[in-house]
Amino acid sequence: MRPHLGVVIPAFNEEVRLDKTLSRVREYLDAQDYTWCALVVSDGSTDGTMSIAKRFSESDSRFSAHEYFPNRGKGCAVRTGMMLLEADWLLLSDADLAAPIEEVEKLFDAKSPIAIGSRPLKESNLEVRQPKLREMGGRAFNWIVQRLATKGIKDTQCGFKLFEHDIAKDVFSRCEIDGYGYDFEALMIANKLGYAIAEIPIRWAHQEGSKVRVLRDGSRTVYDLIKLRLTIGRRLKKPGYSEATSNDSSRTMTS
Ligand SMILES: Nc1nc2c(ncn2[C@@H]2O[C@H](COP(=O)(O)OP(=O)(O)O)[C@@H](O)[C@H]2O)c(=O)[nH]1
Ligand SMILES: [Mg+2]
Repeated sequence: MRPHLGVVIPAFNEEVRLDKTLSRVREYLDAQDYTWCALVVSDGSTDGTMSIAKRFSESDSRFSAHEYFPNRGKGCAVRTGMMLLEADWLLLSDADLAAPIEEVEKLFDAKSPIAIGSRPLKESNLEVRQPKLREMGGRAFNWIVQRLATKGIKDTQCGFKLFEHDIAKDVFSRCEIDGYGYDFEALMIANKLGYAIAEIPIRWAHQEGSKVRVLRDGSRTVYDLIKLRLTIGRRLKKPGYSEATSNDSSRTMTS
Protein backbone atom coordinates (compact mmCIF):
# COMPACT_ATOMS: atom_id res chain seq x y z
CA MET A 1 0.00 0.00 0.00
CA ARG A 2 1.15 3.54 -0.72
CA PRO A 3 2.44 5.52 2.25
CA HIS A 4 0.25 8.43 3.33
CA LEU A 5 2.96 11.07 2.86
CA GLY A 6 5.95 11.23 0.50
CA VAL A 7 8.52 14.00 0.93
CA VAL A 8 10.47 15.12 -2.15
CA ILE A 9 13.71 16.85 -1.19
CA PRO A 10 15.69 18.48 -4.04
CA ALA A 11 19.33 18.72 -3.01
CA PHE A 12 22.26 20.34 -4.76
CA ASN A 13 25.53 20.33 -2.84
CA GLU A 14 23.72 20.01 0.47
CA GLU A 15 26.28 17.99 2.45
CA VAL A 16 26.35 20.58 5.23
CA ARG A 17 22.68 20.32 6.14
CA LEU A 18 21.29 17.11 4.62
CA ASP A 19 22.18 14.74 7.47
CA LYS A 20 20.43 16.96 10.02
CA THR A 21 17.46 17.46 7.71
CA LEU A 22 16.89 13.76 7.00
CA SER A 23 17.30 12.92 10.71
CA ARG A 24 14.73 15.57 11.63
CA VAL A 25 12.30 14.40 8.93
CA ARG A 26 12.53 10.86 10.29
CA GLU A 27 12.23 11.95 13.90
CA TYR A 28 9.11 14.00 13.22
CA LEU A 29 7.33 11.65 10.82
CA ASP A 30 8.03 8.58 12.98
CA ALA A 31 6.07 10.28 15.76
CA GLN A 32 2.98 10.67 13.54
CA ASP A 33 0.28 8.07 13.09
CA TYR A 34 0.63 7.87 9.31
CA THR A 35 3.06 6.09 7.03
CA TRP A 36 5.65 8.05 5.08
CA CYS A 37 8.59 7.93 2.68
CA ALA A 38 11.16 10.48 1.52
CA LEU A 39 13.19 10.88 -1.66
CA VAL A 40 16.33 12.98 -2.12
CA VAL A 41 16.93 14.11 -5.71
CA SER A 42 20.43 15.33 -6.51
CA ASP A 43 21.66 16.33 -9.94
CA GLY A 44 25.35 16.80 -10.39
CA SER A 45 26.21 17.54 -6.76
CA THR A 46 29.97 17.55 -6.37
CA ASP A 47 30.10 17.15 -2.60
CA GLY A 48 28.97 14.41 -0.21
CA THR A 49 25.21 14.94 -0.79
CA MET A 50 24.67 11.56 -2.44
CA SER A 51 26.69 9.60 0.07
CA ILE A 52 24.59 11.04 2.90
CA ALA A 53 21.35 10.29 0.99
CA LYS A 54 22.57 6.77 0.22
CA ARG A 55 23.50 6.13 3.84
CA PHE A 56 19.90 6.88 4.84
CA SER A 57 18.37 4.87 2.00
CA GLU A 58 20.57 1.85 2.69
CA SER A 59 19.66 1.71 6.35
CA ASP A 60 15.99 2.74 6.22
CA SER A 61 13.61 1.58 3.50
CA ARG A 62 11.46 4.72 3.88
CA PHE A 63 14.27 6.75 2.34
CA SER A 64 15.39 6.67 -1.28
CA ALA A 65 17.94 8.64 -3.26
CA HIS A 66 17.90 9.53 -6.93
CA GLU A 67 20.74 11.01 -8.91
CA TYR A 68 21.33 12.15 -12.47
CA PHE A 69 23.87 14.19 -14.36
CA PRO A 70 24.53 16.91 -15.29
CA ASN A 71 23.00 19.56 -13.08
CA ARG A 72 19.75 20.92 -14.53
CA GLY A 73 18.22 22.92 -11.71
CA LYS A 74 15.72 22.70 -8.87
CA GLY A 75 12.70 22.50 -11.17
CA CYS A 76 13.96 19.40 -12.92
CA ALA A 77 14.80 17.78 -9.57
CA VAL A 78 11.38 18.51 -8.09
CA ARG A 79 9.57 17.32 -11.23
CA THR A 80 11.64 14.12 -11.27
CA GLY A 81 10.92 13.47 -7.60
CA MET A 82 7.20 14.18 -7.92
CA MET A 83 6.96 11.73 -10.82
CA LEU A 84 9.00 9.00 -9.08
CA LEU A 85 7.69 8.99 -5.53
CA GLU A 86 4.47 7.13 -4.71
CA ALA A 87 2.42 8.34 -1.76
CA ASP A 88 -1.15 9.54 -1.23
CA TRP A 89 0.18 13.05 -0.65
CA LEU A 90 3.43 14.44 -2.03
CA LEU A 91 5.24 17.21 -0.19
CA LEU A 92 8.01 19.33 -1.69
CA SER A 93 10.38 20.35 1.07
CA ASP A 94 13.62 22.27 0.61
CA ALA A 95 16.70 20.62 2.10
CA ASP A 96 17.24 23.49 4.53
CA LEU A 97 13.88 22.95 6.28
CA ALA A 98 13.31 26.70 6.24
CA ALA A 99 9.71 25.62 6.70
CA PRO A 100 9.98 23.06 9.53
CA ILE A 101 8.65 19.63 8.56
CA GLU A 102 5.89 19.83 11.21
CA GLU A 103 4.30 22.65 9.21
CA VAL A 104 3.00 19.92 6.89
CA GLU A 105 0.09 19.47 9.31
CA LYS A 106 -1.12 22.98 8.46
CA LEU A 107 -1.08 22.03 4.78
CA PHE A 108 -3.01 18.82 5.54
CA ASP A 109 -5.50 20.82 7.63
CA ALA A 110 -6.32 22.93 4.57
CA LYS A 111 -8.07 19.87 3.09
CA SER A 112 -7.27 21.12 -0.37
CA PRO A 113 -5.86 19.02 -3.25
CA ILE A 114 -2.98 21.50 -3.38
CA ALA A 115 -1.83 23.43 -0.31
CA ILE A 116 1.18 25.73 -0.52
CA GLY A 117 3.19 27.39 2.24
CA SER A 118 3.11 31.17 2.00
CA ARG A 119 5.33 33.78 3.64
CA PRO A 120 3.75 37.21 3.02
CA LEU A 121 0.36 36.44 4.60
CA LYS A 122 -0.59 38.36 7.75
CA GLU A 123 -0.71 35.18 9.84
CA SER A 124 2.64 33.81 8.58
CA ASN A 125 5.37 33.59 11.17
CA LEU A 126 8.71 34.61 9.67
CA GLU A 127 11.20 33.78 12.41
CA VAL A 128 14.17 34.89 10.32
CA ARG A 129 13.49 37.05 7.28
CA GLN A 130 15.41 36.94 4.02
CA PRO A 131 18.00 39.70 3.48
CA LYS A 132 16.13 42.94 2.69
CA LEU A 133 17.20 43.07 -0.98
CA ARG A 134 16.19 39.46 -1.64
CA GLU A 135 12.83 40.01 0.05
CA MET A 136 12.14 43.16 -1.96
CA GLY A 137 13.28 41.43 -5.16
CA GLY A 138 10.99 38.53 -4.33
CA ARG A 139 8.02 40.86 -3.88
CA ALA A 140 8.68 42.68 -7.15
CA PHE A 141 9.08 39.36 -8.90
CA ASN A 142 5.85 38.07 -7.40
CA TRP A 143 4.03 41.18 -8.60
CA ILE A 144 5.07 40.32 -12.17
CA VAL A 145 4.29 36.61 -11.74
CA GLN A 146 0.80 37.45 -10.46
CA ARG A 147 0.13 39.48 -13.56
CA LEU A 148 1.55 36.99 -16.04
CA ALA A 149 0.91 33.57 -14.53
CA THR A 150 -0.70 33.01 -11.16
CA LYS A 151 -3.17 35.75 -10.32
CA GLY A 152 -4.11 35.83 -6.67
CA ILE A 153 -1.23 33.71 -5.34
CA LYS A 154 0.90 35.85 -3.04
CA ASP A 155 3.90 33.52 -2.74
CA THR A 156 4.57 31.11 -5.58
CA GLN A 157 8.22 30.46 -4.65
CA CYS A 158 8.08 28.98 -1.15
CA GLY A 159 9.76 25.56 -1.09
CA PHE A 160 6.99 23.86 0.88
CA LYS A 161 4.03 22.58 -1.10
CA LEU A 162 1.65 19.64 -0.72
CA PHE A 163 -0.11 17.91 -3.63
CA GLU A 164 -2.61 15.07 -3.65
CA HIS A 165 -1.09 12.11 -5.56
CA ASP A 166 -3.01 12.16 -8.84
CA ILE A 167 -2.88 15.93 -9.05
CA ALA A 168 0.89 15.98 -8.49
CA LYS A 169 1.33 13.47 -11.30
CA ASP A 170 -1.04 15.30 -13.62
CA VAL A 171 0.57 18.68 -13.01
CA PHE A 172 4.25 17.68 -12.98
CA SER A 173 3.94 15.45 -16.05
CA ARG A 174 3.13 18.67 -17.94
CA CYS A 175 5.93 20.75 -16.43
CA GLU A 176 9.10 21.56 -18.39
CA ILE A 177 10.94 24.35 -16.58
CA ASP A 178 14.22 23.13 -15.09
CA GLY A 179 15.06 26.20 -13.00
CA TYR A 180 13.32 28.10 -10.21
CA GLY A 181 10.41 29.01 -12.51
CA TYR A 182 8.95 25.54 -11.97
CA ASP A 183 6.94 26.87 -9.00
CA PHE A 184 4.81 29.27 -11.01
CA GLU A 185 4.70 26.83 -13.90
CA ALA A 186 3.20 24.06 -11.72
CA LEU A 187 0.75 26.46 -10.08
CA MET A 188 -0.32 28.00 -13.38
CA ILE A 189 -0.92 24.57 -14.89
CA ALA A 190 -2.84 23.45 -11.79
CA ASN A 191 -4.95 26.58 -11.96
CA LYS A 192 -5.75 26.12 -15.64
CA LEU A 193 -6.68 22.48 -15.00
CA GLY A 194 -9.13 23.66 -12.35
CA TYR A 195 -7.41 22.26 -9.24
CA ALA A 196 -8.03 24.24 -6.05
CA ILE A 197 -4.93 25.77 -4.48
CA ALA A 198 -4.97 26.82 -0.82
CA GLU A 199 -2.32 29.31 0.25
CA ILE A 200 -1.48 28.67 3.88
CA PRO A 201 0.44 30.86 6.35
CA ILE A 202 3.39 28.96 7.78
CA ARG A 203 6.30 29.26 10.15
CA TRP A 204 9.44 29.89 8.14
CA ALA A 205 13.03 30.87 8.92
CA HIS A 206 15.48 32.02 6.27
CA GLN A 207 18.58 29.80 6.19
CA GLU A 208 22.03 30.84 5.07
CA GLY A 209 23.62 28.97 2.16
CA SER A 210 21.08 29.74 -0.55
CA LYS A 211 21.83 28.20 -3.94
CA VAL A 212 20.09 31.08 -5.72
CA ARG A 213 22.39 33.29 -7.84
CA VAL A 214 20.31 36.43 -8.24
CA LEU A 215 21.49 37.61 -11.68
CA ARG A 216 21.87 34.21 -13.33
CA ASP A 217 18.74 32.63 -11.84
CA GLY A 218 16.69 35.84 -11.98
CA SER A 219 17.20 36.34 -15.71
CA ARG A 220 16.61 32.64 -16.43
CA THR A 221 13.39 32.75 -14.42
CA VAL A 222 12.05 35.84 -16.22
CA TYR A 223 12.86 34.18 -19.56
CA ASP A 224 11.01 31.03 -18.40
CA LEU A 225 8.02 33.11 -17.32
CA ILE A 226 7.65 34.74 -20.72
CA LYS A 227 8.16 31.41 -22.49
CA LEU A 228 5.56 29.79 -20.23
CA ARG A 229 3.01 32.44 -21.19
CA LEU A 230 3.61 31.66 -24.85
CA THR A 231 3.52 27.86 -24.50
CA ILE A 232 0.97 27.21 -21.75
CA GLY A 233 -1.55 25.92 -24.29
CA ARG A 234 0.83 23.17 -25.39
CA ARG A 235 1.51 22.19 -21.75
CA LEU A 236 -2.23 21.77 -21.17
CA LYS A 237 -2.65 19.62 -24.27
CA LYS A 238 0.01 17.17 -23.05
CA PRO A 239 -1.39 13.80 -22.01
CA GLY A 240 -1.94 13.21 -18.28
CA TYR A 241 0.48 11.24 -16.16
CA SER A 242 -0.79 7.74 -16.86
CA GLU A 243 0.38 8.13 -20.44
CA ALA A 244 3.63 9.90 -19.57
CA THR A 245 6.86 7.96 -19.91
CA SER A 246 10.23 8.47 -18.33
CA ASN A 247 13.37 7.80 -20.31
CA ASP A 248 16.32 9.54 -18.72
CA SER A 249 19.47 7.67 -17.91
CA SER A 250 19.34 8.20 -14.19
CA ARG A 251 19.40 5.84 -11.28
CA THR A 252 17.42 5.46 -8.08
CA MET A 253 18.81 3.81 -5.01
CA THR A 254 16.64 2.30 -2.33
CA SER A 255 17.56 -0.08 0.41
N1 LIG B 1 18.67 18.81 -7.17
C1 LIG B 1 18.78 20.15 -7.15
N2 LIG B 1 18.34 20.85 -6.10
C2 LIG B 1 18.50 22.18 -6.12
C3 LIG B 1 19.08 22.88 -7.20
N3 LIG B 1 19.08 24.21 -6.90
C4 LIG B 1 18.53 24.32 -5.68
N4 LIG B 1 18.18 23.11 -5.20
C5 LIG B 1 17.57 22.78 -3.92
O1 LIG B 1 16.41 23.57 -3.79
C6 LIG B 1 16.20 23.91 -2.45
C7 LIG B 1 16.08 25.41 -2.31
O2 LIG B 1 17.33 25.99 -2.51
P1 LIG B 1 17.82 27.19 -1.61
O3 LIG B 1 19.20 27.48 -2.01
O4 LIG B 1 17.55 26.91 -0.17
O5 LIG B 1 16.87 28.34 -2.14
P2 LIG B 1 16.29 29.56 -1.36
O6 LIG B 1 15.85 29.08 -0.03
O7 LIG B 1 15.15 30.00 -2.23
O8 LIG B 1 17.39 30.56 -1.29
C8 LIG B 1 17.38 23.31 -1.67
O9 LIG B 1 16.96 22.07 -1.16
C9 LIG B 1 18.43 23.15 -2.73
O10 LIG B 1 19.39 22.14 -2.49
C10 LIG B 1 19.54 22.11 -8.32
O11 LIG B 1 20.07 22.62 -9.29
N5 LIG B 1 19.36 20.75 -8.24
MG1 LIG C 1 16.38 28.00 1.37
